Amino acid sequence: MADGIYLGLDLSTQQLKGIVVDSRLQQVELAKVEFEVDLPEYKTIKGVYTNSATKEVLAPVSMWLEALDLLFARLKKTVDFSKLVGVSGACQQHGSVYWNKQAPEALKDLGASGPTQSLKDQLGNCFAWEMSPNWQDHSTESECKDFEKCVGGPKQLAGITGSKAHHRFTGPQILKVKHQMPKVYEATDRIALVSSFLASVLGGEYVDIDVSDACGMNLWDVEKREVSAQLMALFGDVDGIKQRLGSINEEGDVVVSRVSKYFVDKYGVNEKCGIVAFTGDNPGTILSLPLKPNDVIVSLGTSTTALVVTHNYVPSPLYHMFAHPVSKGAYMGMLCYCNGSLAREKVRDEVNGDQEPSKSWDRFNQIAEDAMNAGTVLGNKRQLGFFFPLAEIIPSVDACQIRLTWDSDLKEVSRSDKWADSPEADVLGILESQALSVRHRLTPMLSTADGHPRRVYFVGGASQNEVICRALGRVLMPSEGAFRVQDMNNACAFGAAAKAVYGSFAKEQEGSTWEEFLEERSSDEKFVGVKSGDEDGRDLYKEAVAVFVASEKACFKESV
Ligand code: XUL
Repeated sequence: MADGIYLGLDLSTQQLKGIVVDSRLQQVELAKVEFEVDLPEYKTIKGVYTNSATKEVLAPVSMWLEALDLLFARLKKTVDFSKLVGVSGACQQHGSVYWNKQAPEALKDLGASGPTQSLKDQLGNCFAWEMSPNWQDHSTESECKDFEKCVGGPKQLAGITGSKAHHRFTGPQILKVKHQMPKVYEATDRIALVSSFLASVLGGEYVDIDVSDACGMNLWDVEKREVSAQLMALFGDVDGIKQRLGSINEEGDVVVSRVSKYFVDKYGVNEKCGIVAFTGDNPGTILSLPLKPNDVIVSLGTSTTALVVTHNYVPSPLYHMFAHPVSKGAYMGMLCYCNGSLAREKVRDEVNGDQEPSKSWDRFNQIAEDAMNAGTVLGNKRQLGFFFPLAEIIPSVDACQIRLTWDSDLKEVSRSDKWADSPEADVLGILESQALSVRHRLTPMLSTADGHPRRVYFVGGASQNEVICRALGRVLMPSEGAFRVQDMNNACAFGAAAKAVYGSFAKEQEGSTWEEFLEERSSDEKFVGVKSGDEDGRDLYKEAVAVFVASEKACFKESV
């Protein structure tokens, strides 16, 4: 319906957010429930319970039920839910919910006992385990080993499932439940991801796991498009695990259920309102911008994350590949670095010394600008540094700081604590090495003629800094420009809202592809162009990639 409204939900670690938009994706309302603040009786800290001895990080599932009621009550104050046409969601990845055998009936009966009953009243006893392991959980070391051993190693597991084994991934988490809590596993009727759990509550029936989110489980064979039989064998009873997982839904942009009577009676939601497949928060983020294949989002937060839309399945143990949440045959590549802003801030503080008020980027930026204006690349001396104040994921190494200089033909390398013109050289050094790592890993995923991304969108805290973006863009060299994106705080919820509009209305009514749909509705006002750094369009860093690769090889065993 052109005059209908649509809801996008983002169930993340610390809050549940809901954004209501119209069919043109204009925001109508935004509300949120913060778990620590609004539901203090659960006594979570930042939404979770952490046990440092066991390395477990868990969230109480009932808290999410209460949060959903609270969010609808808050939205209802200003939103006319009788116009609600579709709902979708983007939820924290990897978390699992263990429904028990009472769940299917209770979900079906939601609302039957009248609107005074809450979701928690009706579903609170429908879980074989009242907790959901959170993505910050690290308690599955032994199961991760089982997963990798089962298929021949991390590389093989990444080849099949898009990622090597990770503590947080749902497959190892479920196997741990089976090993350590056999009664819970036995009592489990259905295992949901956080996304399919929330969709099931709204729909009043089990909703299948979404294919893109399924790639965060270490169980889905991405290319064969089936749950891996080899990996399911780890659970002993293959039929048992198969049944508990249910089917995987490969249609991300369709209505998978209708809203339950509970929401109709209690909040006045239109009874025809469709539930469009829910997905994970990272897949949700790529739905928030009009990305085309070979476009990249670089998130410059405490950590650095790069998300790319691609048609090339190039898995590696160093990063993740997911099925695209909407476009069939496309993938989302995800690079997650530990070191981002903190590492840059350390260099900023070094160059500030006593001269600048602390936390000012003026001097750092000035040094970077001067170096760029002078056309400096790798200090003009084949200098490269690794600035990892925290243990790094890409490559997988302990905290370290290494500066090196190569002779001209990459045969001899010398290491030094400081370059001669340090600490200034560290400014371009850290920006170059961070960007070269992203470039090196992205290149095989791209299908452009020149091997460069099409567009790069910078988001997150440090995207406010134009000079940093320019220095990174100068290495990545997108052929159609780099942009800083304003207002990405609600990206996941917005991506989900866009999927709700597309899946429950626009796809059929307008006959457009996902890309056309989003492009037609997005305004360029959100995007601030970043200068390329070399206005003649020369690829200043072509050779530097070889220096980067040689440097990683020389320093770290595990680099690829
Ligand atoms: C991704 C991951 C996190 C969570 C955050 O693999 O673990 O980004 O999805 O909610």
